[in-house]
Amino acid sequence: MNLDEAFLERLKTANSIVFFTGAGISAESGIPTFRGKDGIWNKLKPEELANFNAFLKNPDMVWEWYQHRRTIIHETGPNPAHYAIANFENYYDDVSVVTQNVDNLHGRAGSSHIYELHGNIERNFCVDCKTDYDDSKIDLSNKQVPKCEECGGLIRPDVVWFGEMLPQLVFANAQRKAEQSDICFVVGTSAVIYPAAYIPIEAKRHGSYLVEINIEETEISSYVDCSLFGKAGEIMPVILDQIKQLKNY
Ligand code: BV8
Ligand code: ZN
Repeated sequence: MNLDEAFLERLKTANSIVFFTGAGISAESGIPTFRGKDGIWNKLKPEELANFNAFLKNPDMVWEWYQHRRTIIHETGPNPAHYAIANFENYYDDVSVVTQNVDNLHGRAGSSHIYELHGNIERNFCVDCKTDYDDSKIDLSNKQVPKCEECGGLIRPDVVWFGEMLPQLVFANAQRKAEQSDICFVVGTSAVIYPAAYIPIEAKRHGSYLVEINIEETEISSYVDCSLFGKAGEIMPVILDQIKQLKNY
């Protein structure tokens, strides 16, 4: 894969790097995406599952969907794309991962600075008294939504559903990192979910070099400086190898 001269120049001179990632980066770990051809949304609509009213209307169904996804996540692990991103920290002083994913694979791959815009499926809390219930306290085989030991309230996953606000401080810090970045990689996202999708837009507006890595064109393809079409698990390690050569490691 031949990288653009401009991109190679940026890789040589960059100091701060941001990775904006979506479900596509976890696809090679066997976690289904939302909107791709095997996407889970194709069978189920977001409004039916990833929103608070759907949860109140049918808590067991929504809980079971998250249990199913948790099981897949527990049975898999990070793929070469996650590990390559974590490895960037050996070559650049300031590397941030701004992810829409709730699967914690960036954390398990060893990335140090992660901004989880949509929460984390391994955390849960009581909708009434907000008591935390992390995964270790949840019986994964239990299909019924668990009840809070403190107050009997319903326990929900600590993820941002449609119509819910993103964690304000996380979003503000992620936006600041994007604005200050020299390169913003947009990896495995259809870039249609807002306000998360503003992140690469703000990065570019502040002079960051936008590099998209995806298996197909997306809403943001016409806006980026460089598109690399292919699987993230194959492309990210190649970029890392080029960096090692550029920096004579
Ligand atoms: C909010 C968490 C309001 C749970 C998810 C403008 C501004 C603000 C809001 C809106 C707005 N316009 C519309 C809205 C409302 C809404 C929205 O964005 N709607 C969309 C449908 C238009 N936004 C919201 O509701 C947000 N909340 O705004 O609240 C508010 C404001 C103030 C006060 C109160 C309330 C909340 C949105 C968050 C919803 N939560 N998930 C869970 O995961 O279960 S969304 C879901 O979509 C996931 O988080 C996912 O990460 C995210 C984005 O999807 P992608 O990650 O991009 O995944 P997708 O499948 O789409 O794409 C995968 C890509 O990978 C594809 O391009 C594919 O080609 C590629 N790929 C596949 N394999 C590979 C690959 N690439 C590389 N390698 C491969 N191997
Ligand atoms: Zn409670």
